[in-house]
Formats: sequence, structure tokens, C-alpha cells
Amino acid sequence: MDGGKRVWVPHPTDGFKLGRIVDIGSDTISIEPFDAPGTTINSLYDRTFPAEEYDNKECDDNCALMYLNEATLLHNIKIRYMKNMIYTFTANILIAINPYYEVPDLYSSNTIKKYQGKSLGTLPPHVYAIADKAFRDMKVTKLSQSVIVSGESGAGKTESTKHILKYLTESWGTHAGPIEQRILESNPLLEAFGNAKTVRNNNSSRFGKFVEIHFDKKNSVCGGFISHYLLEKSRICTQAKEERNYHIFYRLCAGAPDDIRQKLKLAPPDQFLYLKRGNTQYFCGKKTQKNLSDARKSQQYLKLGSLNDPVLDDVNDFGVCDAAMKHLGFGDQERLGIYSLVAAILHLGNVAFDDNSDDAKGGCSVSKSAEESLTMASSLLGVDKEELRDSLISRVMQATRGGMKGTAIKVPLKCTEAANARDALAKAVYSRMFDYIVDMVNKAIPFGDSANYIGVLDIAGFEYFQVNSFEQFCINYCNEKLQQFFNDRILKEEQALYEKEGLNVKKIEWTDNQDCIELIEGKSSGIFDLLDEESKLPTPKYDHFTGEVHSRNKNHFRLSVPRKSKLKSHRDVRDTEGFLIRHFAGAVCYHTDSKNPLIVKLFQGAESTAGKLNFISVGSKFRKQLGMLMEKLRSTGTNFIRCIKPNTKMVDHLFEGSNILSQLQCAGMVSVLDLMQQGYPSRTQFSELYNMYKKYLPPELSRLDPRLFCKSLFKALGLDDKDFKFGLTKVFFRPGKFAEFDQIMKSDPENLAELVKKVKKWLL
Ligand code: AOV
Ligand code: MG
Repeated sequence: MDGGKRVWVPHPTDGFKLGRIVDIGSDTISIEPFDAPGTTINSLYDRTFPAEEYDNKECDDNCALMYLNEATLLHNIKIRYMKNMIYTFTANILIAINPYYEVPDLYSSNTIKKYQGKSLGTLPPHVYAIADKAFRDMKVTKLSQSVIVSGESGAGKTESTKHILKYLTESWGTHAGPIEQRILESNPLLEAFGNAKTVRNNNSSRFGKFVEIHFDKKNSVCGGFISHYLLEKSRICTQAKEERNYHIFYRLCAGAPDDIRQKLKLAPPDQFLYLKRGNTQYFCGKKTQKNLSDARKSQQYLKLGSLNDPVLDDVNDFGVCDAAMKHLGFGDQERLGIYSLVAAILHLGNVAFDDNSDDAKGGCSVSKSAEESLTMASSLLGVDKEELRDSLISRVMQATRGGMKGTAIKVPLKCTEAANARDALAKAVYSRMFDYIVDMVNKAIPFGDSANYIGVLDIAGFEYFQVNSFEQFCINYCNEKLQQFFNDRILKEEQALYEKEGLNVKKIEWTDNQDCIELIEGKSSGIFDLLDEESKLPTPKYDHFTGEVHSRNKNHFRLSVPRKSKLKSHRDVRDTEGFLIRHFAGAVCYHTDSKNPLIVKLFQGAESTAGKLNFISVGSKFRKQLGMLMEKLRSTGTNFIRCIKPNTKMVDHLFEGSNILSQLQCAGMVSVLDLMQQGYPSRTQFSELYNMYKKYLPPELSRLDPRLFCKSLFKALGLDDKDFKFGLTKVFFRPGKFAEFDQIMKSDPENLAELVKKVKKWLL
């Protein structure tokens, strides 16, 4: 690196800073940043990157940059983002930055039309370009396709997914026929029941989904199918500070018509304990609002804090969700049935208990003031009030004597135990209701004539909080699997192909995460198996389980005992109350103590059949589901969209460089860039290329064998040798070069005639 040269050096908030080299030391380089003349920053050699010549030049595909490194990548997407170009390719992978505002004309029907049938790279990067590629690949290869949308919370996965679904149904449906309409309407419905406001996203999906759009033999949309994963259940009973429960609860309270409100004894949300755990001040309910004077209203408004989000309109959204249900075939009775369950959960949440301290029998009873809530809950659930009471305040135990089953005895529960039983019931009802809704949606979009499908995966990205529980563990496990799949598809297969075709491309290194996956799902000593093993013990204990995890995986690179300081914030702990896993995207400390839903959850699933504990843990179920999903993904052609959250303030045109850089790293974009820098991202079989273009050329040329045909064509076109390589069966293009080639071939006839002459000449 020369003195005076423009380079990027690491910067704590911007990610990188541009400057000029002023001194070159033995270990570090000193630069003078352009925005702070007279100052210097020292930087390590391997973290200092050459900069592009012009600051404001951007390109559609990061692979087309002069210097391919993480700093130029970050800068390229920054200048594009600032100019409202939120999409950028890195070869075939789309990077999408959440604009946090409606970019004009970005998703109009006109735009949809423009992208139909266009090769990737011929038009500016767009989700539509990926959707169209998936469709064309499906058509040509007769193979189902998947689009994997990933990114952290609020990065725009769900919005991107919706745009893809809209593109596919609008382009290849029978003009917004009923099935397409229903597929699209499933979104507002599932979002009402499965999304909630969190500190990271006002409309955060609290479940993962894989939405398949099915196509018939003629490649028209013929139906759909939705699989869902890991609905977050803890939210039904408690919410973190400034977060909300699922939208439907507030929407029902705020937007249901009067007769339903009365029937279900609905009240403003602040009357329900399950709705205000995230904040003590909250109201909604149009009635309350109407009676408030304007002044009071605005004062109330201030008190509501973040919960009364100006973006959320619960009254209006209730109508949208109700209409979606109607269109999806939920009749009046079915809708009322669902609303009754939602209300039942709210009333159930208000059932409080008092310890029977002076009662000889011990145990607890339902608080006097909560009798009415119990009445409402039982009547809405359609169960006998006394039976419900009994099931909340006591538990039935099967006495055993000498291995033989004895009589069933009723054991009274303490207040806290009864509250746990109540919460468990609420969660079970809600999650089964969610399953039922998804089933109903699937019945409304049958895909009988399916030949192939395009599936879109929208699943929470890697996440970690101060306290991480089983839910984060499952999500991060899923992300490890997806990361491995990405590496396999993009990096491993790519290199294997270069080798097979004899292209002589240098080997690229990347961090394999198989060891981490092994730690989680490995036979017998893997965390899932240990969990299941623990659950089969007569008295499972969280600290015993944690101890097993550590002792059975001694010296595992990915596992450690968390440092006490990390857990301290939670409460006083011993070493055995958690473990730390080094994931591909960072280290996460998981708590396994009893207050954490982990064990509680696991044992909720226990069901007794014929006296035998027939136990399917939540973990096992998810592992199995994920296994099936991965198998599905492996059997499809894949397309990746990496969503990026530009800032934590959720505002437009604010680019927080350092956060974005780490998202790009987590998404594997830096390793992809390293690979593509030396690689050939576009490729086609000679025969395919031949078939694609022979119709443009006269018969005497189309008689040639495909390989010779391609060679002469390239020669005649005067393509630069650096831009492509001939492998054994395929021709490979450097980034962006295939699109150029395609354009020349499809250009006007005069050029083509000229070209034919040249090919002939070259052949003679
Ligand atoms: P996520 O799905 O990735 O988060 P969303 O797709 O819900 O994120 O996006 C969050 C919010 O960002 C949306 O509600 C929109 O307000 C805005 N947004 C996203 N994409 C666009 C876009 N293309 N144009 C305009 N606004 C957009 V999570 O489900 O929390 O992991 O769990
Ligand atoms: Mg989402």
C-alpha cells in the first residue's frame, strides 16, 4: 500500500472510515481521515482495505466493485441506500435494506410487469428479480424452488416475503382469482394472531413460516400451503417492558362490534392482566376514548408511552383481520368461536388466587374478586366452572405402590403453582387455536393440481437478549442449520463445481459450524438428547441437566460455563444454571434455571396414556419439524435474500454503519464476497446457451456442436477472456458479465447479422 493511498479503516460506529495513508509502521498503518484533517487513526494491516477511486460511484452488484472487501461492500450499500436504492446484489444473493418508509413506485403493478421474464442483472436489483428467477428456474428445471429470507428482527423479512407472494400471485395467477386472493389474505390473519409489538419491531412475527405457492403443469398458481414454527408462547401471559401481547387481543378489545363486546364481556385492554405486563399504563377501547375530553385524551396519550403506537390502529386492523377471516371461509360462528377463545384467555388471565393460610388442608382458592372472571372464562371455554376451578387449584397424582398403579389422589396447589397451571392452560389454548387457524387457511388454499412450488421461508434471525431461554435456543439452533445450508449451497458447492469443471480457482476458507450443530443435536451427548433424557428421570432437575451438558461435552470449543458476571444481572446463580454457546454469529448465554420457561415448558407436554409417560418434548418436536424443513429446502433450488436493519431507531435514511457491518458478516456476505472475487457466479450449460440463442442465428451456425458454437460466439463477440471461463460442460461468467452478453444477443437484428458474419469468419 502506497503512502497517500485512499483506504478504509475500522471505526466503532460507522463501521469504516475513509482516509489517506500517512505512515506505514511494522504492524499498523496510520491514516488521516478525510473528515478530520490533522488527526490520525492507526489500523492493523488486515483490517485496512483499499477504497474505490470515486466516493459516489455505486453499483448494482457488489461483485462489480473494483475492490471487493467488506469496507467497499458497506460503502456501496450505504450510498445506494441513501439514494433510495434499497436493494443490492452480491452475485445471486439479494441484500435488502429496510427503508422504513414507502419508497415511491417501488412495488407498483407496473414495476411487477417490468420484472417479468427478465434475467437477473438486466434490471436494477429487486425482490421481484429474485421472485422471477425462482419462477423461471422452476419452469426450466421443473424443480421446486425456495427463497430463504433472513435477517434480524425488524430487518424486513416479513415485508419482503409479502412482496414475493404478491409478485408470484399477481404475475402467474389467473388475475387475482380467489385462490391468489386467499393466499394473500392469510397474511393479515396470521399476523393478527402471531405478530406483536416488540421493542425491535412494531409488527414482529413471533413464529416462523414457510409459505408454499403451488403451480400446476402450465405454471399457473393453483394453491398454497403454510407450515409454521415455534410460536412464542411466553408472550401470551407476560411481556417484556414496553412490549405487547399478540395484536388480536387489543384489536378485539378495541374493534369488535358492540354485540360481541357484550357477549364476550370485553373491556379496554388495561382491564386485563395478560395485556399489561409490558406496561402499567395502557388503554385502548373506542368507548373510553370517546368519553375523554381532548385535553384528557392528549394527557392519556402521553401516559400510554410506547404501547399506544401511532402506527398501530387496533380498531381498523380488527376490521381487516375479520374480513380476511371471512374471505378465508371462516363463517360467523367460526369467527365468534375464535373470538370467544381469545376473550376466554383474557378472562382466565384475571383469575387470581389466595393462599389458604389458615386452612388445615393448605393449598389455595380463587380470589373472591376473581369469581366473575372464572365464570366468564369457563363459559367461553365451554367447560364447567367447578371443574375448571378444580383443575387450576389442584393436581391429580397417580399413587404407585410396588410398581403398581394405585388410586388417583388430588393434591392441592399453592398460589404460585395454581397461577402456573392457569398460564399453562392459556398458552395451550392459544397455541392450539393458532394451529387450527393455520389448518383452516390451508384448507382454503388447496393445491390439488400442483406440479411444483415456490416456498418462501420467513423465520426469525439469530437473536440474543440479556436473558436467553429455550425460545432463543431453538431459534439460534435453526439459524445454525440455515447458515450451514447457506454455506453448503453457496460456498461449498460453488468450489466443488469449480474443481469439477477444472476452472482452477483458489480455495476459499470459511468457518464450518458443524461442531456447533453437533453440540445441539448430536446423539446422546447433544443438548436436545440430554434434555429428553432428563425429562425421563423420575424427578428432572434443571441443575442436573445443566451439569450433564457440561460434563458430557467437556472441552467442547463451542461450549463454556458462563462467566458469573454474565448471569449476575439476572439473580444470584451457581455455575450450573446455564451454558454459553459460541454460535457462528456470536456467543449466547442460555439460562436453564427453573424460573425460565425451559423445564416448565418441557413438562407441559407430558401426557399420560395407558399409564405410560408418552412424552414428546417441545425440543424434539421442533427438531423434527426443522429436519423436515431442511430436507425440503435441500430438494429445491435455492435463492437467498439477506435483510438488513439500517438502524435501531426505526427511521428512514439513517445508516448505522457498524451495526450493519456486523449483520453483513453474520449473513455470510463477507465470505461470499471473498469467494466471488475470484469466482464466476453465473454459469450455463453449453447446450442451454445454445438452445437459448440458436433461434437468433441462421441454420448454418446452429448446426455446430454446442461447445464449438459457444466458443465461436464468444470469440466473435470479442468478449474479454477475463470475463468468462470454459469448463468441461459449462461456461462460467464473471459477475455481471452474463447480463451484458444476454443484452448483446438480444439486441437489434442488424447487430446480430453483423455478428453472424463474424462467427462465420472466425470458423473459417
Ligand atoms: P422482520 O419480519 O424482519 O422482523 P418486518 O418485515 O416486520 O421485519 O419489517 C419491520 C417494519 O419495517 C415493517 O412493519 C415496515 O414498517 C418496515 N418495512 C420493512 N420493509 C419495508 C419496505 N420494503 N418498505 C417500507 N417499509 C418497510 V421480526 O418478524 O421482528 O424478525 O420477528
Ligand atoms: Mg417478521
